[in-house]
Amino acid sequence: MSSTNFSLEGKVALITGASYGIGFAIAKAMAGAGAVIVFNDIRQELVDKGLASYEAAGIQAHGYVCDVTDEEAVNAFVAKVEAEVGPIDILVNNAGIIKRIPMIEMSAKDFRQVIDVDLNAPFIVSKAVIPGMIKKGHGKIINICSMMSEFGRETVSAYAAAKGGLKMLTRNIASEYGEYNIQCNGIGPGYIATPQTAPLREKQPDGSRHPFDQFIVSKTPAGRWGEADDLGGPAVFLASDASDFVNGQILYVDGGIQAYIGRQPS
Ligand code: NAP
Ligand code: GCO
Repeated sequence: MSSTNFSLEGKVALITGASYGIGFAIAKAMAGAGAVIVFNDIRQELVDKGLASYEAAGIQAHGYVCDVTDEEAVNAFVAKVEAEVGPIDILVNNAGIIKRIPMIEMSAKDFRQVIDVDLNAPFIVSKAVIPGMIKKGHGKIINICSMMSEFGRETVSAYAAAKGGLKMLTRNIASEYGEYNIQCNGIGPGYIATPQTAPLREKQPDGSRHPFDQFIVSKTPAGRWGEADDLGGPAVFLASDASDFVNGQILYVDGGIQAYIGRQPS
């Protein structure tokens, strides 16, 4: 166990919801470090699209259809992966949704759906994977948290509640399974340019930038949105032996937005 071993050679990494976006970028980085990539999506056509994207990137990934909120389906999915690919060494709970609705206008059904995907699912998938990690004597779980694990903002009550809960689930898994040499940490991306945030970057009818886009750029010292690839290195670090004594931490990859008061208006 060396603190400078960043290799993932021969490790099986399951990244949920990784046909595109942040999950796909993390999977690419892990493949670059030697990992065997397994991912899932809700529909076969999305899994097929994902497989084609991985192939175009020179990665022979294993893709499966699975809704991460369905415990029975997840247990069958994990058993299938363990039989067809091998025991899972690394789990990235990446799959997630957001619904931007003012809380008093949000239905309980919508609130519950966000909690289901963003918080219940990481519980379900981690619960399915941990026994195999205990048997192997090691494991890495990385939960994709958010700045909304720390902050609120208008219209994202369900998402913030879920991501705040995911931060504490991360700490609890770290506490409960650390003795089995399982490390559970979170990655807290800042604002990343993916389909999930596309509505916040849409050009305005007059061709100007979305006000929220301008707001985020003014609040980020790097003066830009993050790219999904910005998360690859931190994910490889948390998945590797180099982080064996890092446990229960949330690693924020936010370009410094949480440290900065914001650019003064010119
Ligand atoms: P995205 O582009 O919307 O991708 C989300 C992925 O999750 C999609 O592949 C989606 O599949 C999958 N998914 C959703 N529900 C699922 C379910 N029930 N079962 C299986 N897969 C499911 O989002 P992203 O921006 O890449 O975000 C990925 C993660 O990072 C999320 O947890 C998000 O909360 C978090 N995050 C994002 C940002 C950001 O600024 N983008 C910042 C912080 C944290 P479908 O295409 O089939 O729906
Ligand atoms: C939003 C955004 C954010 C990002 C991310 C920030 O509407 O505020 O979608 O929630 O997705 O979670 O870290």
